[in-house]
Amino acid sequence: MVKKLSQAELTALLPDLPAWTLDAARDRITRSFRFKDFSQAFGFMSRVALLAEKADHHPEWSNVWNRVDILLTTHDAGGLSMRDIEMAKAIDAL
Ligand code: H2B
Repeated sequence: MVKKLSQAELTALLPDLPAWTLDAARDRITRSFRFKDFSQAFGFMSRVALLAEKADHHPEWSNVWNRVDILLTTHDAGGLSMRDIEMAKAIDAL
């Protein structure tokens, strides 16, 4: 079981992820990406997929042509955990 982050922990950690939006009511973070075209968007998704498999932590996401919408939450924790924070940072670094 993965530990769910407390409100105080989130308050301390989220300033490191300014591009992400907290949906506090549903305990998840989201970010939208836009690319030049579908090829760029799908290339990005491939890189995220490799990160996700390596970390055994997978995004909920959707793609429409050049747009990729990513939602991070930890199903095993019933909310946000350090795994989401680490995945968001790794995605930002791509
Ligand atoms: N991804 C996310 N986002 N949350 C999880 O709880 C989770 C996961 N659990 N990827 C992993 C896979 C688990 O189901 C496997 C069995 O390790």
